[in-house]
Amino acid sequence: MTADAVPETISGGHLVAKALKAEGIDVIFTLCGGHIIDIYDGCIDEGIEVVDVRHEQVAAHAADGYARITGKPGCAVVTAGPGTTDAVTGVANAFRAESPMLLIGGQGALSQHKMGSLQDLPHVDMMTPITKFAATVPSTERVADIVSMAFRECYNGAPGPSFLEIPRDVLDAKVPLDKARIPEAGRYRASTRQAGDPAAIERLADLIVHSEKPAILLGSQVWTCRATADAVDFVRALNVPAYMNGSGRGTLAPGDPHHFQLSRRYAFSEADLIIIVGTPFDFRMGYGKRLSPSAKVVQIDLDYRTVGKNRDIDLGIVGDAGLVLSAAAAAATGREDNGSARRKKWIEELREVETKAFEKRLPRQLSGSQPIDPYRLVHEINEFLTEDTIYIGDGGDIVTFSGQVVQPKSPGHWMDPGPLGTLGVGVAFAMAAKFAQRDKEVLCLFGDGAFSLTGWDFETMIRFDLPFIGVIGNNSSMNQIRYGQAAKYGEDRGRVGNTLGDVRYDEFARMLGGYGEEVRDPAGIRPALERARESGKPSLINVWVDPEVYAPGTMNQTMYK
Ligand SMILES: Cc1ncc(C[n+]2csc(CCOP(=O)(O)OP(=O)(O)O)c2C)c(N)n1
Ligand SMILES: [Mg+2]
Repeated sequence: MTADAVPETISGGHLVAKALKAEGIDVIFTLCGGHIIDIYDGCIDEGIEVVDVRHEQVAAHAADGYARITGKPGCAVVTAGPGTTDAVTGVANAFRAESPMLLIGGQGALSQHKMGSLQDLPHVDMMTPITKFAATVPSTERVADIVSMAFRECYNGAPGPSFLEIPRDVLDAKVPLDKARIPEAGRYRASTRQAGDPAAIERLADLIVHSEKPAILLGSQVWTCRATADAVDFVRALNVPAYMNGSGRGTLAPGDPHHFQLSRRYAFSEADLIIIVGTPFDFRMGYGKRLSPSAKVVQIDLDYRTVGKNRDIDLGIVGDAGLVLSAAAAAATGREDNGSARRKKWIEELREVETKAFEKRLPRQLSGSQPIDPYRLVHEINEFLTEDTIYIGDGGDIVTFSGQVVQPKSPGHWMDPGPLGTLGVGVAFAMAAKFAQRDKEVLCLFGDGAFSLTGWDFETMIRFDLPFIGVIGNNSSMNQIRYGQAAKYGEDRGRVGNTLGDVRYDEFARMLGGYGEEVRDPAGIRPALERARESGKPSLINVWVDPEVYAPGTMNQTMYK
């Protein structure tokens, strides 16, 4: 360098963009603020799309959704103070759903630390309990380094979110390029795939080979680990009936001889071996209390802390769902007799229970009554889904109905908030799905209450031309809560704080430039869905459903007992 040459410099925002690029991120979800604009400027140079939404909660949910669909981490960028507090719910949802995403929040300048600068708040303290890693970036030279560190932390054990705040002066300052540490793509993270203790794998093979009545539950980590093929091979080779939950839904296609759904309670009370893969013993599993006391219970999970939590187990394995299942299948197949033929009767028994449950419900699914039976609506949606439709559920009772009836046709095509039960994920997940996989069809079923929380981002779907099929199961109520109120306090006191207006969400869609129509006759559901599909626009089909019926899952919730 000659004496008067100026060294090349780079700003904090451009360093953020370089670190995002190294993770393969091609889109950030954001709502603007003066604290973060240098990141946008960096994104232009790195070819990262900046998607501006109408509420920071949506930005965070979209980053969560993007991570789930792509297998890459998602990223949301929000301003300091209210921008960051608005995003808290999205981060919390990702935390409970084990979704790897980075939230970057602005912060007042370090030079004004604790002086009362605009939008100053203790973000790191607020985010610490709901993230795997939360930190302040202390200097411009360290920006890319700490961003890559935050991503690494997202993948420690079961994945989850990280948070970074970047003070404005740190973000805006320029430093000599050669003083900044910029981790290189593919060179700062190890593989997180663990195959499990070989002795435990042998033990699992022993248990399967000798089991007459096994059942396996394929949870969300089966998708997180992209273990679909290994899980399918496992159940086929060993003839094990499979149940699926969360993002694990769709691992087996409906109609597959090992795909079971409605007989789960029966299977878990009659089985002699229950294998739980990648899902905790939380409220969705009755904290593990509903399993047959005489069954051997095996739990496989990415997170050591989850295995054996809330109930004792006979065998625990920490590892990647795909590697563990394929190793166990190989070990069992190596035995003289893997026992699969002996399980034929058990499979038939469960199929019978399954068929009976299905037939019992079928008349409700085909009901022609008006107002529309929610079972009919979710039945029509299930029939309408293709192998390339990503299904999203965002609501209370109406989504509980869909959980029993809607079966995604492909792996990774089911999205729900996860164990935080957050209403308002729908539009954000639809947005994420379209950015992650433009060629996929997206159908989102909303409760009217759920849609109202974040529905303004329908406008973002229009602005970015992201066609999707929105269906509102409209009962003018927060029905899932209403059920419990009526049950506990009586019908006459059951209408407090849960009544919504008769809102024409189809008109809302049209006002913003989308497609919309309302449906009152059940025979009109299918044609309306078809027209929404044909419109090629973001759409809302407002389906008036009967507010006086509740899903069995709602009525069985223990909190109402
Ligand atoms: C953000 C958030 N707020 C409140 C709740 C509590 N909650 C659970 S179900 C429900 C009712 C939802 O109403 P809607 O979406 O219209 O579905 P419906 O039960 O009427 O079918 C509410 C308020 C929640 N889960 N998430
Ligand atoms: Mg409702």
